[in-house]
Amino acid sequence: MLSGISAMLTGSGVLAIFGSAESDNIVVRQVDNNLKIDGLGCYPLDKVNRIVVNAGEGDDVVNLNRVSTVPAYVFGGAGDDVITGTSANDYIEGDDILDASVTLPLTGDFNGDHRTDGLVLRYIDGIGLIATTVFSLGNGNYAVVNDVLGNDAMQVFNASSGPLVGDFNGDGADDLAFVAQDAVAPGLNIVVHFSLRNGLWKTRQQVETDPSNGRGFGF
Ligand SMILES: [Ca+2]
Ligand SMILES: [Ca+2]
Ligand SMILES: [Ca+2]
Ligand SMILES: [Ca+2]
Repeated sequence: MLSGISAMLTGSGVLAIFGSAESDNIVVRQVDNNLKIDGLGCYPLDKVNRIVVNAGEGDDVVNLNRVSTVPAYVFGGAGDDVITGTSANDYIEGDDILDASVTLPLTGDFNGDHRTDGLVLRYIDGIGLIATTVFSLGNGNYAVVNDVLGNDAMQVFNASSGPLVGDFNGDGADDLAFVAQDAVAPGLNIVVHFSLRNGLWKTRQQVETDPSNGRGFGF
């Protein structure tokens, strides 16, 4: 059977593994100085600070129990999944969670394909903000991808009047920004999560003490 899984290592050290809409077998092993994904290849251990798995639809098996030092965030997606975590601190969700009572729903085109997508943000104690992007496939179906925005993002999230959605770097995909009065310095605490178009986000934060410098959200 052909493997439908794919992986990418982002510049911020996230090893993201994506399952297909079918049943996938996702196995990661820590071998010497590498993380080896069965059927896909190796990634240097010192370049990875966390693993994010989105197994997607289907009855998936995710086995990370041969990983000892890298924490993982595993989202099983729909289906009857079997998930085994690493020896580090993991966060695991066995299904798609879109509970409206704990989410903040947003819309935008987060992959730049001109179809409106959904996004919900949830705060999980000790984990931070989980961003669940619901990509519209244009035929009534959708694909769900999760990422973790972290605790730093949460501090600004709490203090701000709400997330702003817009394409702040002009690459055609909508991004997220939070702006709050900085707690310490006289200025604005700005956090921008740039969409990587696949449900992952690249976070930049700055405290802006001189709004007149005109750098804006695309810094
Ligand atoms: Ca799957
Ligand atoms: Ca699944
Ligand atoms: Ca879209
Ligand atoms: Ca953008």
